[in-house]
Amino acid sequence: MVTGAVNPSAVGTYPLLYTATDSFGQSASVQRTVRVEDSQPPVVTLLGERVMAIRQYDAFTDPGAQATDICDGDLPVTVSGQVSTGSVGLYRLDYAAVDRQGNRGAAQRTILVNPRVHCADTNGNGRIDLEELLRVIQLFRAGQYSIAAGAATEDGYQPGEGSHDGPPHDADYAPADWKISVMELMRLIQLYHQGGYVPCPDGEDLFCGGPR
Ligand SMILES: [Ca+2]
Ligand SMILES: [Ca+2]
Repeated sequence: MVTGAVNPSAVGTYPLLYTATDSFGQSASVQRTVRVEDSQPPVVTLLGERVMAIRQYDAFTDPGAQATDICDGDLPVTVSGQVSTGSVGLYRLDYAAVDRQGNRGAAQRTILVNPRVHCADTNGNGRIDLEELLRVIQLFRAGQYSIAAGAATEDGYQPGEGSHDGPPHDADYAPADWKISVMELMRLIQLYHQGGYVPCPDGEDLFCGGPR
């Protein structure tokens, strides 16, 4: 006869008592101790993409992560590392969770901060050239613009109605409403006249005029 029971899903020490009794009513017993341990680290699952790409000065919000442990259930996740959105480069965030037995689970996310090239600057030379300005004037004159499917155009946009499934044009910033206003067009003309632009956090459109 066995007295006691082991719960394999709960960490702990379980005594089991084995007793035998003979036909004269005399009994003897022996005890066994079973220890249930947790040797499995928590599983840390990223929310959002494992590799994320943003442009310089874009706001970055960490989607976070969650951790589950086979014994301890949901656990808090600590994050280390940071993303400096002002500096182009590769960043890593480390997520970790530790269960009550000290087993550690971890996950990583990579964030790529890309250079901020103005959408109008389709040849990427750091200047708004005349033909690039004319292109935005075309979007302005259409009254509205949209995303061109399958990057069918050089800047990925098209005049007129259509999909808004993507980031709006950089020239469309105050507000970003899929319409280029006169004010917004004036701003681009200003950048055109300044002969160049650089990304800058203080610029109304996150750009400042001037040579690179
Ligand atoms: Ca250009
Ligand atoms: Ca606008």
